[in-house]
This record gives sequence, structure tokens and C-alpha cells, in this order.
Amino acid sequence: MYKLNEKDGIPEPPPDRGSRSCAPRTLMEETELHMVEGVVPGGVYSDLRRGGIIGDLLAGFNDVLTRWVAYDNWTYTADFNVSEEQMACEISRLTLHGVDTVAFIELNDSPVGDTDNMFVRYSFDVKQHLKVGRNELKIRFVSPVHAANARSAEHFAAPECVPEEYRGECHANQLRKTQASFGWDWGPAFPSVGLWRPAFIEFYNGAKIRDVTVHMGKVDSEWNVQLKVYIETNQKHGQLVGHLAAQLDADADQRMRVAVDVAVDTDADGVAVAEVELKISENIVRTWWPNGYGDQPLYGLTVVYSADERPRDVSRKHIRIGFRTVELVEEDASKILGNTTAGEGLTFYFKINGYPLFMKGSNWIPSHVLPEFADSRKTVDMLLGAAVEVNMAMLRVWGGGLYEPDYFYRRCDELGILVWQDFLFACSMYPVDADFLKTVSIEIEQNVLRLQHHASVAVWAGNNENEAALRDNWYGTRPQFDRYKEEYVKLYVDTIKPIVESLDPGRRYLVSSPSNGLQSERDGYVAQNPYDSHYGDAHYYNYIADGWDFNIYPMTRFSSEYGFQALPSVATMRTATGNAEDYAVDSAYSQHRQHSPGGYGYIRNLLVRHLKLEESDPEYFNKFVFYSQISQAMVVKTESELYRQSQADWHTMGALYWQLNDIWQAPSWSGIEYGGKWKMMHYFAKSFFAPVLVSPRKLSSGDIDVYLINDRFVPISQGTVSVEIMQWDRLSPIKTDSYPAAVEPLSAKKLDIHLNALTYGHNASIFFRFSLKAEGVMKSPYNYVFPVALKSIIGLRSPNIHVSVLPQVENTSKGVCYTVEIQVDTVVLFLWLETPNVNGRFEDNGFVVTQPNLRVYIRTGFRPRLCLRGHGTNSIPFITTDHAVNDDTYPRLALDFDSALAKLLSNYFVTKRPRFHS
Ligand code: BMA
Repeated sequence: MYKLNEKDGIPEPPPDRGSRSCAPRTLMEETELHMVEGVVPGGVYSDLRRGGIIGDLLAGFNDVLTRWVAYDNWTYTADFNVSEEQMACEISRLTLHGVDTVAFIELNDSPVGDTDNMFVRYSFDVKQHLKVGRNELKIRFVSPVHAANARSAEHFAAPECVPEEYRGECHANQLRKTQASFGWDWGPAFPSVGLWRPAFIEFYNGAKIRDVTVHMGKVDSEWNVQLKVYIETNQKHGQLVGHLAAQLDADADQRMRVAVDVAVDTDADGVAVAEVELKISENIVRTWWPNGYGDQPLYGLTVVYSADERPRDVSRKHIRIGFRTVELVEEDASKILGNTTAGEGLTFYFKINGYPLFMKGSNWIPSHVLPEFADSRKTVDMLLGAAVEVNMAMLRVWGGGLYEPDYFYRRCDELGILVWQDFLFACSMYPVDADFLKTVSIEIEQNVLRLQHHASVAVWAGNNENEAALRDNWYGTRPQFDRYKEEYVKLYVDTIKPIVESLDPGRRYLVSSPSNGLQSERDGYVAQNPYDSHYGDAHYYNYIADGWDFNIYPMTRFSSEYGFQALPSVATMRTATGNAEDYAVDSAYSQHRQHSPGGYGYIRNLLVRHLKLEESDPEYFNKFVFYSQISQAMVVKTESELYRQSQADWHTMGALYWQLNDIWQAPSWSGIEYGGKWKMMHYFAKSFFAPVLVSPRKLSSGDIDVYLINDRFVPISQGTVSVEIMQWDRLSPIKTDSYPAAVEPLSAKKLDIHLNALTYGHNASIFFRFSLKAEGVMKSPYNYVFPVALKSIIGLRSPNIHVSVLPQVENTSKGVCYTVEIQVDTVVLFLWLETPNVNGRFEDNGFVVTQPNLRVYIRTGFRPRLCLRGHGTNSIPFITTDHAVNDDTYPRLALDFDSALAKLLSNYFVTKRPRFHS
């Protein structure tokens, strides 16, 4: 673990990635029963898996069957060589970018330090322990489960344990470790140990730039960019005298370069902060925008430091920055909404580059159960690409997970995904002993410095739900409310807030999510009702009422969490179990995977409220799975559209549903299954987050309000909304009315349309279809109101469906595009296309088909690249199938790409072979 590159006479830090050559060679259980090769970045579970000691972690019941791993202590050892040249360097530091979590480190049998926080970069001065030639590094990891228990005995903070249904471990709050690694309501417990991020010995002379923070503002037509450069040295309380240069590569090959002399003091850790300022004309850089609002130009910025006494020893750091401003506006809401109920309290919205933008998006949980895989580029690209594709502009990196690796934020910068970054405290009270606060301070400082320069990072939040948990006594803390409140304030307000605000004064630090924002602060940080809809952000879950009904949801200024569970598809389940008996709702397997204390009851109740499903149905389980996805999609569509509509009357300015992704094959709130398959909800998101949307809301009275939502910078001035009364048994409307429709840019408006769901004949036989025609609006999805529960509708017929799949000419190494043409002879609800033998993603799915012909695209593979519309489609169908669906429910069609591909290939060889001989 010592590999370094030499450049400009000074060893440069290696790129922030691991390398197998630096890997500890062996991993040993303390009892010496297992000895396997370990890798860095890595961890005990992945090393044991690779060594053949344990099986597929996510199969069957393996989460609990492998739990012994977390109860043991483990030792990693590595041999490495040090050259004379390296020894001659002034500074030799063992830098561990991620140690999970409690460990003791020895170099050549001498202790060099210990660790207790997986979110901290540890850097130990090891000069006196190294020698030329062979060296041995040993890292002894303590069982995190035992370490958490031991700390809890001294510093207990509620709750005692996670709910039994999580099948997890207790006292995660005692360790600075991914809180969900001890089990969560959507995930298994894998309390790992290991070096989950790269580890190096850094040899250098003089000084090293570790971080650069970027503080920008715009005055008239000029960007004022202040850089703070954090330089590490070995001189505690010394002085750093040298030169600092910053260079920005702007558009059209223009370069802005500023150089300054610096003379700054180093602190007790040997760190000095030097500053340099750039003034950049707006003519040479373009503005960065979130996805859907513009482009994401990023500009290279290089900072170089050299000390006076060693001009040849140069340290440099390269980052990419985006030019944009972000404000979180919390001001008197009556200014916008007048003296109304909605106008009470404060606004809560993001202004980007001076424009108030409604934030559409979701919540991000870790992309893998093991932290060492969090920077899998394939997975990060796949998930962020999927977010972009469905019109999301913000993701909340949730507080029970990780500060994600650099690659994640880099891609968010590139894709225009704004990040709401929680600090990593979730659903718990936390200890506040001196050791804990000390390590938290270092963690906050390091991570703010690491992430601060990213254009995508929009806001910091102190924790997930801990203000609400304390106020509402989730963990039985009421008898000790004052103690816990004092500790709460000590951690998030007295400790974390000043660090964040001093390092990153330009970004808002919210103490909790949800909270009443400024109002929580005015109320002493634990508000009477942290869910007050007049302030801040809100999390809202209601599993009892009818989630398909708009009228059950409270108004909010900003909804940062809401959602409903669905099961993963049977195809995804198959990657976890091959046992036929597991495929039942009440099987031991299904119960094991359902971590929500409410079990499957909430899903069942909601789907039978709306859809026809008898337990005697021989296809019961398959349908239960599929219907759970329909129900989830409808719930989240309803709630998301309500929030978007409420921009008009409540100034709701954000809808981030829970949750984007999954870490195993289990029922959860996610829209994307483990492995990448989209649930129906994720397809629906493309429409319910469409930039322009006609969105009806059925009120309890039966009246239907119709909203026009416009997330663009241009108004819709002379649009027409069509309201068609459809019957379930035919594809043509029985009545069509047109209404003029107009809406300002970046807003929603209730249109002057008066409808009632009960006034058109028999309301079980009809439904409403809404659409928009307006100049400049390429696509605005159909929207619908179903006056009665779908299980009670009358007239829906068994459809005949004809599908042809045509290969497109576009066929790259990234996958193949196909056009799917669908013809139906009657209305079809939630038509679902599947590709059982290939991974693929449709342009859209789960269709409510109300027109005879429909055309969508599918790309094989989960790559986040769209098929080009109408791109040289081959006219010979690749697959053609006719489906006569025998019941009146929701058809699923499997497109057999496997045999079609085989046929295509054999044709290819037959027709092409003669040419090889010619
Ligand atoms: C919220 C989240 C998570 C949880 C989700 C679903 O409370 O913050 O803790 O997984 O709800 O219950």
C-alpha cells in the first residue's frame, strides 16, 4: 500500500481509487479459522465471499446466516516495500480514506493509531515506523456489533434496538458507521468491517493541497469566485510561505490565471488555509442548471502551491466547477399567498440562478449493501441516468446511508442532479460524549471540505427525522425529553452547525429533515410540530387511508419524503431464491424479506380496495406482486401530482419521493429494483414529473379541479385542454370538450374548468381523459380521472393485443434499440411489457391504453441512453405476437427476445455467409 507517482520532483498523491497491488494480503478471523486474501477497497463480507467461505450475500436467508461474520474480530495484514528514495521524503503518512470502523493499526509491530469513524479519512505520520525494504501493516478490526454494545453500556441513547422485523443489530447509533448497516425497513443488516476506501502511504516534501472550497457569487455580469485552499504540512503552529496559483479553463480555450504570494499560519494539525480570488466574466462561462432547466457546463480549475524554500516541490489539485447560485428561500409566505391560511408561516423553496424552481426527485439510499461497492460506476451511472430520464432534478442523500464517493457527486454535477445532503444520523437519538463529538467534528469538517465545490450540492441537513422522533416520542424518550433535547442541540446545533457554516457559509444548513426550517430554529430546534405544513420540509406516510385519493394528503411547503411499498418483480426475486415455495406472501422467505413492521397488510389492503384480486386465484402471488406495483405507482403519482398542483395554492415547491433505489430483492418503497429493473412507479414518474402536465384532482365532493403545470421558462399562453369522456368498452370518446389553457413560466395554475365526476351518466362506466395542445409543447402525457375504484368499473372488455417489435438501425455496443408497436381493440389498463430473457428498459410501460395504436422504444441493457425517435426503423418485425387476454384485468406481455434473437442470428449467418466467399 505505498504505490506513488512522481511528478515535478514531488511524489503526487495517487488518484482517489484503490489498487489491488496495495491490498493487504491476508484477512484473518481472530480465531484463525479463516484466512483469505483481502482487497482494498474492500471489506470482510466481500473478501470472504471471494474466498469461497460464504455464499451469495443476498440469496435466501444469507443475511442472517452470515451474521457470525459481524460478531467476530478480523485482522488484515499486508507486506510492502519502501525504497530509499521514498524514505528520503520529508513526510510519510499512512492515509486511509475509509476505515470501517473500529480498528487498531500497527506498522512493523508498533501501534500507529486507532479508528472509530468510517466517514473520516485517517492520516498517520508513520515516518519513524517505516524502514527501507519490507514492512508489515496490520489492521485489527473489532466486531462492530460488540463495539456498539460496549459503547452503549456507557453512553446509552435510545432506541434500545431496531424493530425485530428488521432482523438487525442494536445500537448502530453508538458507531459512526452507515446506520442502515445494522438493518433497516428496506434492507438487510451486513455490519461489515474493512478498508472500504483507498489506502496509501503518501510520501512527499513540504506541503500537500488536500481540499479546495469554492465560494461564488455574481455581481452584475461577473462571477466572483473565492477559493480557499486547504494545505497539509508537517509543521504544527508554523508558517507556510509560498506561491499559490489558480487557473480556470473557460469556454473557447480561454484561460484565467491568478497567482498570489501566501504567508499563512498552520494550525495544530499542520493545516494552513490560503485564499485566492478569481473574477470571471459571464461572457466566458455558461451557467449551470439542474436537469430539465438547461445545460450543465463544468469548468476545470487547477490550483497549484509551491513553497518558497522548495520551488520545485509543487502540489496541485484539479476540480471541476459549475457557475450557478443556489438559495433556499424562507420568508414570509403571505407576501406570495396573501392573508390566507396558506399564507401563514414561511416559504421553503430553492432559487437557482435567481429562479424559483420546483424540485422533482427522490431519495437516494446506498447503492449497495456493502460500502466498498458504493463507487461502482456502472450502478451509479445506471441509477443517476434513470433519475435524469424521469425528469428528476434533485436527490436527497439520506442520513442513514453514506457520504457517497466522489464519483457520485461528479456525475450529479454532470447530469444536473441537485443533492440534498443529510449528515449521517438517522431515526435515533445519539450519544454526545466527548469522544463521539470529537470524531463527529472531524467527520463533518472533512466531508464538507470534500464535497463543497460540487455544483450539485444544494443544501445540508443535520439528520433524518430525529427532531420529529424526539418531539413525537418514537423511542420512548418523553420521560427524559429535556435530557435528549439538550443532547440534540449539543450535537446538531452546537457542534455541527458552526463547522458547516464556517466552512461553507453560502449553503443553508438545516438542522433536521423534516423540520420547520427557520421556524424550528426559532422554536429552540425541537418544534412543537416539526411537520407543520406552513414551514420547512415534511415527510408523510399514510398506510391506512386510501393512498389513491388526493384528499388524504396534507399540504406541505416541500415534501422531502413520501411513498408506499411494492414487491420487486418475480424476475428480480429469482435472483435471490429458486425455491418454488418461497413465492407466496406468507412464506417464511417473504416474511423474512418484509422488514416493515406493518407487514404485507398495508399493501394488500390498498390493492384490494382498488383492484380485483381473490386469494383463490391460482395466479395469486404473481398478481399480488404485479398489483402491488400498480398500487404503488398510483399512490406516488397521486401524491406527486398533488404537490405539483399545490405550487398554485400552497406554494409547495418540492416533491422527493421515498425511495429511488434498492439494496436487495425485497418489498420496499423503491421505484428501481435491486439489479436495475424499473417498477411501474419509476415509469410513471416520467409522466407525473413531466415538464408540462395537465393534472386533474378529484375532490371528495366529486368535483374535479384541473391544473396546468409548467416547469419551463416560457409561458403557455394559448393552449387547449381537452377533456374527453371515455367509456371503458370503447376507444373513442363519447364527449369532448375543449378549454383555453394558459399558465405562467415555472408555475402551476388551476384552470377555469368545472367538472364533476358524477355528472356523466353511470360513473362506473366512464372515465375522464385529459390532454393538452399548445404551441411549443412537444409532449404532454395523457392524464385520467377514474370516478370509481377500478375493481367496480363496468364495461372493460378482454382486449386483443397485437405487438410487433422492430429493430432500429441504431445498434451500438451500448445495447440495441427496438420499436414496439402495440395495437389494441379496446381500453387496456396498466399494460405491462416484459423482456424475460434480456435486461432491457422500455421508454414507457404500465400503459393505460386509450388509443388503438401505441409506439414505444426499448433498449436492451440498462444503460442510461435513450433510443432515438424514429431512427431508421427496420420495417421487418423482429417479434410479432397476438394476445387475446381472457380476463378483464391488467395484461402483462412477455416479449421473447431470446428466441427472436436466435432466429435473427441464424438468418444473419445464412444470408451473409455467401458474401464471405465472394
Ligand atoms: C422514512 C425514511 C426511512 C424509512 C422510510 C420508510 O422514515 O427516513 O427511515 O426507510 O421512511 O419507512
